[in-house]
Amino acid sequence: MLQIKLSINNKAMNGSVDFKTYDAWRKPPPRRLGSKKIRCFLFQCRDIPAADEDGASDSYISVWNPNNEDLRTRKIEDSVNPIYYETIEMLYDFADLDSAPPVILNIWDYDDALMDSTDDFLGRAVIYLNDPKTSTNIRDFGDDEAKYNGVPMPEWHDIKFGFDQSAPSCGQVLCSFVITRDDFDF
Ligand SMILES: [Ca+2]
Ligand SMILES: [Ca+2]
Repeated sequence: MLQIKLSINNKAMNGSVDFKTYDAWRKPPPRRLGSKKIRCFLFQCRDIPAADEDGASDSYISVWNPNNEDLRTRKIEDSVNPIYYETIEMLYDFADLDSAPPVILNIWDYDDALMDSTDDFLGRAVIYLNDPKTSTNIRDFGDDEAKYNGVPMPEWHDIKFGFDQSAPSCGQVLCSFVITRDDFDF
């Protein structure tokens, strides 16, 4: 975010300007949210719904992100216990873990467009980064390379069909996260 303030002053009449005497310049700019990068380690799901007649699903995980990018794993065919072992990276703005919006993993069953026009929604995991159950950066020592290139031990998170967190789960997803500054290259 770049903030620019412009003002015009008649130097001959008023002399040079001390901008600090103007209120607008005395006030600090609004605190910007921290732009972060989140690397999602998506290991596997278990016991997800079977959305196809063969009793399984061709599932993939798509990660909601503020930039509306299509961030998804490849699909694993014919399984209700799919193994992905993929990482997905995204930019996320938040000041600290307590106020961070949750990471939302949507799980879909891929369907061939010729047979069945749209993919079936299987459920979503809503994962709060400040939840002690959520596995994020574990190492707090060494340089950035050492800190951010580790793989935090993953944890299972419930998949629910809606946003009602008291509803029974329809499977679980095994995942962990690394949070870095936005310009870090893994
Ligand atoms: Ca289907
Ligand atoms: Ca399918």
